[in-house]
Amino acid sequence: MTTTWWQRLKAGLKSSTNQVGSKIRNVFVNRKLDASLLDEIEDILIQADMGVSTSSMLRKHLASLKLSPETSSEEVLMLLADKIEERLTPVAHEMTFLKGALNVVLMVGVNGSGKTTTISKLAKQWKNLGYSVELAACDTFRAAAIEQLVIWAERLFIPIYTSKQGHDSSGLAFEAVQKASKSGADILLIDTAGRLHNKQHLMDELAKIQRVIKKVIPKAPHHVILVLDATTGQNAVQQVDIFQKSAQITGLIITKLDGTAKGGVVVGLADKFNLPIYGIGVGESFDDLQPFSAKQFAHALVGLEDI
Ligand SMILES: Nc1nc2c(ncn2[C@@H]2O[C@H](COP(=O)(O)OP(=O)(O)OP(=O)(O)O)[C@@H](O)[C@H]2O)c(=O)[nH]1
Ligand SMILES: [Mg+2]
Repeated sequence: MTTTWWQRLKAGLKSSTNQVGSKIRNVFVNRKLDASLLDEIEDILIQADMGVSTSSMLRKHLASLKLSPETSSEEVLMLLADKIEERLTPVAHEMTFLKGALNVVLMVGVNGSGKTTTISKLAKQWKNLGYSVELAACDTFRAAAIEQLVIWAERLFIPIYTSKQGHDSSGLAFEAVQKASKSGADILLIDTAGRLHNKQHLMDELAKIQRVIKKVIPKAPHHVILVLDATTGQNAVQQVDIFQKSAQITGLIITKLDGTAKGGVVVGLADKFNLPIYGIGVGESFDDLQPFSAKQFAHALVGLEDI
């Protein structure tokens, strides 16, 4: 039996839903809605990694509604879902591509956040949509990183540009953009090495990759996607802050929401940065990465069964 995305999302977000929806339901047991209960709801939201200001905004919103003390947990969860959806809607974008020209998509992020596997998932999905996709293995830092992408390219029958381990990654990026442009491809997905955001020389290297790409196509890279691992919780907020300084991040993809109770961080990120969220990952298979839907995410997070 094939599972729908809604079922995958709910299953993937289970720990986060327990953190938000189940805990809020629990605090309502034998209680009436009052200021102290609202305080506890705010604490639960903070513990779910939504961040202090977003949690406080949600508490203020509930307080402003002057709800009756008899208001049920389900009504409060619905009101929270609506407000979260309102905050997420402006950032829930599908990626768009130029027609009849090469679209350069650069993937960046800290070590292990999910860049390479996300590239393979996107490459497969975009190929299935009829785009001609090519890859560039610009994580030249580790031989295994090059191999990992080459294997995906072979499986998906997608052309790939590579160089030897230790080769300058911006040199390869330059060449790949030139060749992909000549080949008439629609999309070139560029993998990069994971880098700690506090290592300035690695962040400078990222800036250099972007500069050389612009030498071939001034408007490229058309998308610079920061891949964030949701299990890092509030640390993801710091990563966005720092990557934005060296790279012109145009959007986020948030992975590993299945492995964490910190899914609330997605709401905090949306609220703080207002950057498009192009996709979320709730597992390791190809179908576990999908475009971000504000309504579905909000409902799944607070544990509402239907959308
Ligand atoms: N559970 C789960 N695992 C994921 C998800 N996305 C990626 N992973 C796993 O995370 C691990 C690291 O993924 P990679 O794609 O290699 O990460 P990377 O950012 O390229 O890593 P470096 O190149 O070392 O910086 C792999 O085992 C992936 O299968 C997800 O949404 N859920
Ligand atoms: Mg990688």
